[in-house]
Amino acid sequence: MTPTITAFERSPDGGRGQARDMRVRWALEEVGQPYDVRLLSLCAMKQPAHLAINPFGQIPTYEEGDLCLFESGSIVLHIAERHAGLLPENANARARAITWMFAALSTIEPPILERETAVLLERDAPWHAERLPMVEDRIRKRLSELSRHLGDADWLDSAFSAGDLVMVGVLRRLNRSGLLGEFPNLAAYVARAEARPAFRRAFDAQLAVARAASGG
Ligand code: GTB
Repeated sequence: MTPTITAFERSPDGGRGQARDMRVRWALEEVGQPYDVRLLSLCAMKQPAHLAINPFGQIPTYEEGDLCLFESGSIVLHIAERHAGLLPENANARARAITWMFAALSTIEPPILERETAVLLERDAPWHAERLPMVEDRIRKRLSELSRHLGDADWLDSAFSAGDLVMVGVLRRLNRSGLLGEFPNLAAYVARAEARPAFRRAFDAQLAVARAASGG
């Protein structure tokens, strides 16, 4: 059965792979599973039909028969568990790959989201100039720990896994911050993942939506 995911009708980033449906598209591309996309306006996301699938009124969601999922991490895990290619066969290696998914979402992403909030919503606050460097230092601390773990390896735990996919999805949120460039092995890690054909296909599909929406 072909799953249906939801995505922004008009993504604020112009389809540059920042909205979280990118992680889901990328996972589906990695495992070779075709999918349909239902595009939603911000208004449609808050209507009962979508709230019945995601109580928080957000994208992405995933529908497959009578299964409806939300939360990009949970969706990627579901895809990785149902198809070969994103989780190792060995039970311990599999558990470690899932641990990296959680590390990405629970340890690395929160300070990155704090920075986005500071930059997008708190710029005019009198304390913004003092707060931003503190938030960025919290990100640096996590990046430096991650960088030390990665060392000169290609991926977080030997072969590419769903853990890398989610981690790179999170790190890419720093694209315009300059912070990733302070850690050359992490910048190279993200570039290595972005060079994967499945990433390119997912990125191009998201970009095509934005181009169609803007009439170009
Ligand atoms: N924890 C949830 C998950 O991982 O699935 C978070 C989902 C989420 O934040 N969804 C956002 C959303 O639906 C889109 S991805 N927002 C609309 C709303 O809440 O009303 C976050 C996002 C959006 C846009 C950019 N961008 O343009 O750069 C980046 C990230």
